[in-house]
Amino acid sequence: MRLSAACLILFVVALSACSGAQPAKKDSMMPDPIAPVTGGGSSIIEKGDVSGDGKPDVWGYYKEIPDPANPKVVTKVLVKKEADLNFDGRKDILREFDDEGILRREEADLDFDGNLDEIVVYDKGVLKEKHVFRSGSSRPFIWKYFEEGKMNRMDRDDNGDGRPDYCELWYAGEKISKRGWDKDGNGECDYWENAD
Ligand SMILES: [Ca+2]
Ligand SMILES: [Ca+2]
Ligand SMILES: [Ca+2]
Ligand SMILES: [Ca+2]
Repeated sequence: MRLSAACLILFVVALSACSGAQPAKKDSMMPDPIAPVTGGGSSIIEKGDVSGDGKPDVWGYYKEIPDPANPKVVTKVLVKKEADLNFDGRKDILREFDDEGILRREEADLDFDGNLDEIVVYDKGVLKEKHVFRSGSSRPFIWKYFEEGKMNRMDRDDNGDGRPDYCELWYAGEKISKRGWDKDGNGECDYWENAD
């Protein structure tokens, strides 16, 4: 009892010593939190109300990138955009952009049930990968890969362990060339057959 009381006093003294020292340090080190945000890496959020019900349904996240030659000149770049497409208060689509404002990733709940259905990966705005989620599941079961925007491979998880066990190779998204199976269970197709 005596010991814990002493500890408590020590703790309080230590705490007040720390909290006494911290504000002075903070003032000299940190910018004023309510001052306008400037400089690179900062995120600016803009909200839009498309449905007109007074609640936001579109969110834009921007970054200010200073000009290397003149840091006072900043360019505002859209880095992320979210939207509630059916206006039920739940976000259904998220898009991420690179530093040049080109689409690089997309997440979508296409049937508006609150579960993710698709992740799409782009390279400089060109379709690269598509991960499709099974209904009600939090992980993908189909992975599609694209070259110059055309599908050249599809992997599928049929036994539900989260890893591919069936694969297809495609010619430029038009014709299947090979089918593969994961025979040894390592999550990669290792037994292949020609499609025709
Ligand atoms: Ca929604
Ligand atoms: Ca969904
Ligand atoms: Ca599997
Ligand atoms: Ca395998």
